[in-house]
Amino acid sequence: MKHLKKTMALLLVAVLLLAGCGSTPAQPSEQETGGAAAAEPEKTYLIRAGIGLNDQHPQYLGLEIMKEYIERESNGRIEMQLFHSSQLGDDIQMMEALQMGSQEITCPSSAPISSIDKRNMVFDLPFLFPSEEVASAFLDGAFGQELLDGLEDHGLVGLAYWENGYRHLTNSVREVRTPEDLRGLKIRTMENQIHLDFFRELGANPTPMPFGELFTAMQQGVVDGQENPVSTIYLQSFSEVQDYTTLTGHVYSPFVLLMSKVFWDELPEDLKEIVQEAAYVAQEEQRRISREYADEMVEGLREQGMTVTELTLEELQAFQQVTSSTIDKFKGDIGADYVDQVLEEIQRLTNEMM
Ligand code: KDG
Repeated sequence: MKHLKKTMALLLVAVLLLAGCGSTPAQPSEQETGGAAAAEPEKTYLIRAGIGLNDQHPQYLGLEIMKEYIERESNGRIEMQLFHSSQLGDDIQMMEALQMGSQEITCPSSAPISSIDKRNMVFDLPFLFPSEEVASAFLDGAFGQELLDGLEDHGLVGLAYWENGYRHLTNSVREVRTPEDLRGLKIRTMENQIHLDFFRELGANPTPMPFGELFTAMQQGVVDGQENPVSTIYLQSFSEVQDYTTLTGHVYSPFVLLMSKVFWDELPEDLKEIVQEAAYVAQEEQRRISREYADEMVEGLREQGMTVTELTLEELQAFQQVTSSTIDKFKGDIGADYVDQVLEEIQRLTNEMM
């Protein structure tokens, strides 16, 4: 039955994809024009936005805000269709679809984007941002913008940074308070070298995997655990297959809202402005909801039956110590000067804001 539902859902998506194409001129019939030569019909556009998370997640709520804004402000010249739960593919497949022009928007975590531009790996360095506010100030400043601009050469337009949040560890085997507790646990990571190295350093056995495969992998014991923000752990019902959450907050993960450059180049200037503005309007609300959920849902995880472990400062420092070599190890790969500049900027913002 479950299988049948999934097949039906996939068929529906395939039909929708076949029905839609990036831009579709609205064609009035001859009857409508009375057979006479009519004024040039206004061109209409279709944006298909796909994400890996489900329709309860703040990321999807952000897309709903964006859709509402775009459809209203464009007076119906743009229609936006939303797809969640990897219905259009995983993060890497959707980024490729954007590059080819067969999908218009996706919103991956920054981690898989490092396969396109290595500088994005700075976000994967453990314990980098001391607060969400500092992270936002960095992302919305010159450094963040430079990274978004760099994506244009790769067929992607970076519209804005939304928030995924601080990532925490879950597993189905035992409570984790120290790196030793992690020893031998099979942990799913995002598809990114730093995340793999980080968990190897901690003594775990990491496996990279797209988000869409994660729940089944945990259910079938292919992996023992994973790491994601609290809202994702709660809203994706990971408590059904995981017993323990440890609030490690080891990485702050931004979402990068991406648009296909093929599509962007076709859009008239006034519609480009509306899309860009919508990305910012939604960003503000999306971040607000994300932070609210991150706080509220810790208790929610307990209510779902999970053991939630808050680490003492000493316990947290033990994780930081084991992973402190990561920055040195990957500096060369990312660009040593660039990493230094980023660290300096984060320090500057921290002094200013905290
Ligand atoms: O919609 C975004 C997801 O596909 C993914 O990026 C979420 O953080 C994530 C993960 O763990 O893969």
